[in-house]
Amino acid sequence: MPDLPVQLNKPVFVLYLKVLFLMFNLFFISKVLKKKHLKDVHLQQVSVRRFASFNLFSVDDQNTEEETGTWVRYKSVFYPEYSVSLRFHDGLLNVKDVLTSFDNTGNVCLWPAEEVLAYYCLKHNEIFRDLAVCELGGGMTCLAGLMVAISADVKEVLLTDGNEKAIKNVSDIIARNQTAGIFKAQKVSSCILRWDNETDVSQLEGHFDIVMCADCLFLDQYRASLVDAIKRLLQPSGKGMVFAPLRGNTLNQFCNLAEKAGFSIQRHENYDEHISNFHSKLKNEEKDTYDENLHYPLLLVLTKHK
Ligand SMILES: C[S@@+](CC[C@H](N)C(=O)[O-])C[C@H]1O[C@@H](n2cnc3c(N)ncnc32)[C@H](O)[C@@H]1O
Ligand SMILES: *[C@@H]1O[C@H](CO)[C@@H](O)[C@H](O)[C@H]1NC(C)=O
Ligand SMILES: CC(=O)N[C@H]1CO[C@H](CO)[C@@H](O)[C@@H]1O
Ligand SMILES: CC(=O)N[C@H]1CO[C@H](CO)[C@@H](O)[C@@H]1O
Repeated sequence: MPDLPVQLNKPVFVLYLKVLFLMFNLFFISKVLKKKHLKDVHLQQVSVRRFASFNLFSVDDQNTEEETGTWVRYKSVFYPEYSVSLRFHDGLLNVKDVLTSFDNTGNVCLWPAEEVLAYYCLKHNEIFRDLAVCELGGGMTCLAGLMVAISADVKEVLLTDGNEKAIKNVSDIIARNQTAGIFKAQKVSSCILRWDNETDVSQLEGHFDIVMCADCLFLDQYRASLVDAIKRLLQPSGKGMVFAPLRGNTLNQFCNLAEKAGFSIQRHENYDEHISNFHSKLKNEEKDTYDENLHYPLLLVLTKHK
């Protein structure tokens, strides 16, 4: 008689296993579909970052989801005393939105060049002492400009992009982090600044000691106005600090235009031991995803001719 319950339960158990198996499959399929969707979205973007990052910042979720996105904390791996709260998109990007609104590349994600620029600014934060600094095309985070603002004894930091949505988010980031002691900068602000907008540029003419940008050289139609904007925003002894990957011939084209505009350019391929080492490692070990042409940022330092 003690056999009976077992026999009775056997088909139930089999059914249970079947359900479990089915659920596992469903879970797996949904994962694959999600991945596939992501891949499709990426395929449609103009320029896609498949290689993740140089691991210069750690990211942790702050569990504060809002309609507009999730707040995450970006912390420097090498200088962990510096971190900042950023807001990211929730879920997948709307491809139509990405392709139709004014250049949306900065809204897609953080590009390696921005990450490297941000790290470089932290590492050399003493160069910003008492200066007025402007970031151009900083995208939805302006991470590098934020790092200057929290780590350097800088006079003023202005975070800019041509995309109004990006700047809306950047101003939220500033507001959220404008608690006592977070920003060392005497003044931190953000505004829409289009390199090709005469009003935007002339309002700030000659105002900055350092103008910096990351991965902004590949936009053919705006390259000349970027050169012009950097030149006009800088005071006579100011410096441009530009990080960007080669991206075909686009970096060279930028250099040619900048030289024609009267800049002297120093071009650095090895500007940091850690990044150089990591670059070599990626070249050897991540051949499938790491593409030097798209991912390894060079450093250009621009000075005006006297
Ligand atoms: C590839 S993204 C780089 C964003 C960010 N620096 C990064 O590396 O993550 C280029 C940025 O330049 C901005 N941009 C493009 N054309 C511009 C223009 N004419 N004036 C101002 N910003 C512009 C875009 O909105 C975008 O945020
Ligand atoms: C330039 O930007 C200003 C605001 O700063 C705007 O009112 C004006 O319409 C823009 N001009 C062009 C040509 O886009
Ligand atoms: C890229 C990004 O986070 N964009 C958001 C900026 O903020 C607006 C609203 O404030 C959102 O609608 C965007 O999705
Ligand atoms: C560096 C940083 O993230 N500072 C603050 C940003 O704002 C939030 C909310 O006010 C704080 O919790 C962070 O400490």
